[in-house]
This record gives sequence, structure tokens and C-alpha cells, in this order.
Amino acid sequence: MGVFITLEGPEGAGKTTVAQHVAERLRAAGYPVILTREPGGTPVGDQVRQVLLTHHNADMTPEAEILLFSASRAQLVRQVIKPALERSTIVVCDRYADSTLAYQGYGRGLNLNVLRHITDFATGGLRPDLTILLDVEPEVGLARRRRASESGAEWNRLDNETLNFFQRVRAGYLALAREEPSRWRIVDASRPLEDVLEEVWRIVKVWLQDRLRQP
Ligand code: Z5A
Repeated sequence: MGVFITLEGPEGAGKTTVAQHVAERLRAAGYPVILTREPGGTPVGDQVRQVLLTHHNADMTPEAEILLFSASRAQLVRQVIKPALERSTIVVCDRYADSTLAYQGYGRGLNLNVLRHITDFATGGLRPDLTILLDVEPEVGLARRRRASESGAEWNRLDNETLNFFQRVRAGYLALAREEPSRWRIVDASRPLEDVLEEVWRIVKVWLQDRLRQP
């Protein structure tokens, strides 16, 4: 079986940049790797992503939102992630089910147990082996996002949420990480990018070495 690594965190934390870097370094070290993301990562998921993130759908209800994120995830798990793990590949995924607990649960206030049931159905119970939380204050992350969007990066429907919403999301992530410390590693992503990239790579390298030592 392969290894399933996810990157989580609020907007502008650096997930996409870090996920690419980790995938490149793993490849350079000789591991078979695929890099994917949520929502999206499949043709069906990419269509769902458009529906989720377009500003035209400002009236989307939280219930519709969770089902759409789950639809994209169900497709990604069965079409991409599980087959890759069965080929003993390392899967690096930019966001996964913990985003649902953080955003729709802690952010929107939907019942966490209900979300866990829906998420288990969508994923068939597939959980990450290692999750890295890139933790950053919402003010810092949003400022990075704003700068990136001025240079052409997408500014999506969820980016318009209030600062209070993003503070609940961040607190939710930290609570999730503390609940399950064996799976999560928390990285201070407010530091310069080079430092963050090096720390995440060190975590992944050490974690993989420990795992290979296990019988
Ligand atoms: N969502 C949800 O609600 N429920 C779910 O179940 C799932 C998702 C799966 C998806 O958008 C949205 O859907 C997202 C969560 C929600 N909400 N919003 N908004 P997305 O995945 O496309 O967008 P994102 O995750 O928010 O990505 P992002 O804002 O682009 O952030 P990022 O991937 O963490 O950062 P980045 O793209 O790597 O970097 C952003 C910029 O910051 C870029 O210019 C970098 O060069 C810069 N950067 C990164 N790190 C640093 C450091 N350390 N210092 C300085 N500058 C940095």
C-alpha cells in the first residue's frame, strides 16, 4: 500500500506551494508520487469545483455546499487516490476531508458528527496517514491571497467570507490537530516560505523513515 499525505490550513497558508515542493522532493528522492487537490482533481470534480467556487452561487446553502464538496471527494477517492495507493504510490493532496470539518463544521456551524458521517460515506472511510497543518493567522493568509489575486490568482466565493469565519476555521483546524496528534503535524506558516518548505520536508522525510522502519 502507498502513503496518503494531506496539506491543510486556511487560505494563503501556502498549501499549494508546499504540496508541489513536497511532491517534487519525493520524486527526486525516487518515490512514485501523485499530486492532487480538492475540490477537483478529476474531470467530474473540476466541474463541481466551478459550481462551488463561482461568485454566481453566492446563495448556496451550507447543506448544498457540503454535499458538493463530498461529491468531488467521492470521485477523487475512487478514481485517483485509491488506485494510486494500491499501486504503492505516495499521494500528496492539497486539502481533503479535514477541510470540510474546519470550514463547514467550525466555520459554518454544521453538526460535526453529521459531517463525519457524510465524509465517511464519500471517502469509503479512507483517512490520510499524515496531515500537515500550515497554520497562519487569517489576516496574514488573506493578505497573501489578496496580493496573489492582484497578479491573476483566482479570488473565489469562499474568499469573501468574514474575518470571523476564517478565525473559526483556524481554531477548528487547531482543535482537529490536537484531537489526533499521531496523524497531524502543525507548522507555523507565518514564517518565510523557504523556512516553511524546509520544515515540512524534514517532517515528511522523518515520518517516512519511521514508517519504513515499522515491521
Ligand atoms: N473548502 C471547503 O470549504 N470545504 C472543503 O471540504 C474543501 C474546501 C475541500 C478551495 O479553494 C476553497 O474551498 C477554500 C476552502 C474551501 N476556501 N477558500 N477561500 P482553493 O483550495 O482553491 O483555495 P485555498 O485552499 O484557499 O488556496 P489558496 O488560498 O491559494 O492558499 P494556499 O494554497 O494555502 O496558498 P498558496 O497558493 O500556496 O499561496 C498563496 C500565495 O501566498 C502565493 O502567492 C504564495 O507565493 C504566497 N505564500 C505562500 N506561503 C508563503 C509564505 N510563507 N510567505 C510569504 N508568502 C507565501
